[in-house]
Amino acid sequence: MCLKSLKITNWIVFYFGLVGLFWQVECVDNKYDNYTLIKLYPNGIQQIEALKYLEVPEHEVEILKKSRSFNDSTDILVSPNDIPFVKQFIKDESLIYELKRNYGRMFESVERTPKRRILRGFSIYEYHSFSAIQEYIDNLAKRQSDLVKLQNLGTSYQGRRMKLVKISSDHSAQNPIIFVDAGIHAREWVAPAMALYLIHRLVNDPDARKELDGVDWYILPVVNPDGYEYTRTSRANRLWRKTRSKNSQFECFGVDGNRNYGFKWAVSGVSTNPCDKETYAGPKPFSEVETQMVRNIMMENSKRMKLYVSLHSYGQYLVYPWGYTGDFLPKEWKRLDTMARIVSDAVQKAGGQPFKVLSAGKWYAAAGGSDDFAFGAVGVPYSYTMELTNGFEFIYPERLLRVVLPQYYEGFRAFATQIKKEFCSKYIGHRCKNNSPEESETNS
Ligand code: 0X9
Ligand code: ZN
Repeated sequence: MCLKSLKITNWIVFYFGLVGLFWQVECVDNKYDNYTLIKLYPNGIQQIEALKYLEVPEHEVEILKKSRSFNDSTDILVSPNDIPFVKQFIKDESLIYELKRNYGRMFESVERTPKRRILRGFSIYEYHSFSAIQEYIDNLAKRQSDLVKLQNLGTSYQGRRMKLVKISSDHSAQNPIIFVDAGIHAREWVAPAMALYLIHRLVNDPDARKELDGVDWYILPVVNPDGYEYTRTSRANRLWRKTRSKNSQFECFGVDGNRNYGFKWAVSGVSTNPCDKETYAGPKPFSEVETQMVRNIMMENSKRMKLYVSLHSYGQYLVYPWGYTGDFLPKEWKRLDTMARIVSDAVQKAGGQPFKVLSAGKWYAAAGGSDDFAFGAVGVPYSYTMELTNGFEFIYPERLLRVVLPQYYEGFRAFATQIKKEFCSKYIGHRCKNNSPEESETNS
């Protein structure tokens, strides 16, 4: 047996009624097997500032999440070689910390094993392959063709067909649009799972008719399907974040999609090194076909789009523009903040954890995010990045999806209620009469 790790792929073969099950075993070298996850708890501004020292490129310290508040952790993955350096740093700065050794060995390979859906059906509380997600969406659009329409967006860098899911109780009503995307970061699996759950509830739950009256939902469940599938292929790649496009000059792959949007592109919090593991902003704004698709959805629907939410993980943050700077806020920050707190309260009321609500840039400044582009370039009045879950880092256990997804759904119901209140003050039957901001302002 392979000493390092085991990858098991099961194949089901149907042949003249004979069902055979083949197991393919191969060794997968996971570089994170011997890495240590360290959670650092800063006790004040000085320690938060000191943590920046860990970002120096000469060390193999991968920052998974940055801390903003004092009861929140900065989480880092440290190679065996760099443990002495980090230990010394922790000692010098008198930091409180927790650690998990052999982090890569903890990845649950079972969550990447293809599901035998033919036999068991599709569970909304499981992680699925991109093709299974597409199949689910296609079936939904066939079964509920009045409610669900699919718009072909083209193909990802590696040729995966991408479709925007449009859910509306009246596709001709020109309602205000709530646009939700997920999975721009490949490893953040809980985000596509949430987007899919949102689609499922809006379509299948009879009570969701309220959420559909007067607003249209546009949902793109996996913005970065190539990266997503890459994280599913082996334990070694489970923590991949970027797209999978090949750099023209170097033997390096991928761009951080959430640094690639063309608003204040690359002014802060990005890497200009194409071989950088995490935050390479790309050779130019919108270099990635996947971010171009999201941009086009926003631009083509700019008048009607009133809310944009980009689903990510993790940390239980709900952040709003600006993301490119923490030095100042947009003049509309109060209404962005108020809306976010209403959503956080709704999630908490449903038994979930409240969100940490603030501007993205005050958490940490990073330019080229989709939230800033929607707000600053397209003029979407409400724009957020929602960081789902806390604990378990990017490897959120599948068994807990049935607990958290319904809680977050309550947040989306609250979003819809607020959007309707502000942009849809009059109804004709199920139709929202006033869609344009000018009209809704005079009516509110
Ligand atoms: O850094 C990011 O792209 C997001 N966090 S994540 O851990 N999911 O990678 C936060 C983005 C917040 N928005 C902007 N900085 N514009
Ligand atoms: Zn993310």
